Amino acid sequence: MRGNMEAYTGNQIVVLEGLEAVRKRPGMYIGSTGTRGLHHLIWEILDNGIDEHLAGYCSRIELIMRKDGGITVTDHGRGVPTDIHPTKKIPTVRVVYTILHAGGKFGNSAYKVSGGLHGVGASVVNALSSRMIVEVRKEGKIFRDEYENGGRPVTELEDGLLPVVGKCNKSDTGTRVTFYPDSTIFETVDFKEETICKRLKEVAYLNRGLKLTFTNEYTGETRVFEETEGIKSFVSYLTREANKLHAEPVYIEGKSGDIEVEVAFQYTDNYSEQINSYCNRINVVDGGTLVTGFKTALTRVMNQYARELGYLKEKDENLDGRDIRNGIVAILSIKHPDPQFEGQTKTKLGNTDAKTAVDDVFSTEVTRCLDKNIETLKVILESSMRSYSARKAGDKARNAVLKQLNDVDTKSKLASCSSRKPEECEVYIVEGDSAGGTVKTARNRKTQAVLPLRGKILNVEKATLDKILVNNEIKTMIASFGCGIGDDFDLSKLRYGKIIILTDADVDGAHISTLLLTFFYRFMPELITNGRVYRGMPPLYRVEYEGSEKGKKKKQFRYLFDDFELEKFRKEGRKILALQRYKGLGEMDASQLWETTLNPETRVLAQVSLSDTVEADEVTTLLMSNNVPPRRAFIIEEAKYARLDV
Ligand code: 1YM
Repeated sequence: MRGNMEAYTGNQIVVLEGLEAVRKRPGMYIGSTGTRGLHHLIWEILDNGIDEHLAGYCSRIELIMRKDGGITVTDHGRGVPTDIHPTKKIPTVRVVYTILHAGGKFGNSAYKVSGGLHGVGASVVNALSSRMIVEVRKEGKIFRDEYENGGRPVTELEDGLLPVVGKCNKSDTGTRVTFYPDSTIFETVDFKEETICKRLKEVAYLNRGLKLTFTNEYTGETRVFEETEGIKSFVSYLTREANKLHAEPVYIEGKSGDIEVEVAFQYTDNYSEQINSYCNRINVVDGGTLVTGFKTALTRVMNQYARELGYLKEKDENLDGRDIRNGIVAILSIKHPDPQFEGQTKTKLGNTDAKTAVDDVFSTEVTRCLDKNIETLKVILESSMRSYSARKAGDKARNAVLKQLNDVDTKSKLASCSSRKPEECEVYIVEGDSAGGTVKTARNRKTQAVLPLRGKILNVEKATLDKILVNNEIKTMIASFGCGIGDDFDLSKLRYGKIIILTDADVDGAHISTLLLTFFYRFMPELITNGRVYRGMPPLYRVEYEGSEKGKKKKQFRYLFDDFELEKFRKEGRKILALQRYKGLGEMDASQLWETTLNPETRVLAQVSLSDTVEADEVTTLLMSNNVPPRRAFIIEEAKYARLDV
């Protein structure tokens, strides 16, 4: 036993160093210490339960948002192994929860959730928690392990094993994890029911046959998420506000080799395509081989049909993939035994066999399905033909506009910067002429350009390309960026390293910001995926308070960015001498604006990312629908979210 104890002590030091690294740089492991990072803790634990479902051992997971601030996740799978780990000489549970990256290495289930930020493991959650309790039910016994202060075990082992704290039925197996996020690490430790439930809903859609229960102990309410029709219902959900061209989503499934493929799609009357893809339930934001396989197969099959049914004559050229996908909302979900995630953010699938598998399954099955659904087939082909004609008209308009772009009088609107080095240049897109004027005075003329926008920009979701391209605000943006749009887009020609959206911190500002993002997302998505778009974060308050310097009282001031920070400041108990609330950018003078919003040393910027395509597309479906109440609710929520998560 002594030998074991020594090994144990030795290991513990290494372990704590590992977890300490997580505490020092939490952002590297969970993205941020804002509300998004906070919720990431839940996804990590939940993923382990979902893995157990994917491996075929678990059909129920329960989540509780506890009154004491903790989160409890319970699954009914096999239970994490409790035996002594062969090399670490401590219970395997403790290895999983205290050694960095242990989770992924041990698992031998066929379809592990791993990629992006997922699967970095339960130990990361432990490292960022002030307390964590793990209970495993296995072989009729209940084992328990507890940790404090970022993963320090407090449970004494008995002969190297975890203590048994109770008995249960032999058939009653599973894992229960309760954790309390460390409030000294996170900016906020308030979990949001809506954020959690949105994820649970997505998980339910992607895992047919898994029942998820959410309980909020504050309200006493319980919600159940179970989608017996899986991704087919997911598509119905995403198109709930849209005008649908056929009644039911088309659903297809099949297997090619050891890769399982599932596709559901629905055509709407929107002028855009939305394809959300998942590999092993991970949202592959940048698509990759599985999406290519889907697009290739869809284009080929539809062109064949178009010829067979006489939509295309022999001499006609093939329909373009873009025309065929116009208005489509699709979910693509595959299970792959060895996914390779590529790209800087590991959000693109690289396996070439995934392309072949999707092409294979999709073309065979969709033909089988559409042969029996001629009505649906006809609507799709008619939509493709309409899009084809509209695109030809749009191409003409676009070419005309692109030709004229050089003549667009950007001078009157754009205040350009003197430097010609894109990497040091920034353009501020500012709401309103008056704020634009102040920004022009306050900025660094060498590197900061200003583009004031008058009024609201066009809602690109509801307009055809020829309409979009005659809109003045949009023309000015395209001309000033210099990198073209759509298929002609060329990031290397972009004149600015950073595009910074600067709007007031109110509902209108958030709306304008969303319209701009929608435009970028639809016509220059590379701007967003390459992290070139930012939101400026002007402060909401300037507070003057009584501070002290060298023991003497001294009037000082500070900028606060939102109500959350104001509340925190008030709790610090300093004497507030004056509090100014900025209603808009226009209320700041040039020097205040420079200090808070323009000066790269002191300003706060939030990079706009596309970490979640469902969310991104929700922005467009919700905001752009004509349904007013959800629109307002969403804008405010979005603005708050962005602010908290810098
Ligand atoms: C609420 C969180 O972690 N469930 C869970 C985790 C594991 C297993 C079962 C499991 C996996 C395997 C074998 C395997 C994990 N085990 C490990 C490790 N729920 C939760 N349920 N037996 C049980 O993958 O082979 C890591 S996670 F490494 F110990 F096997």
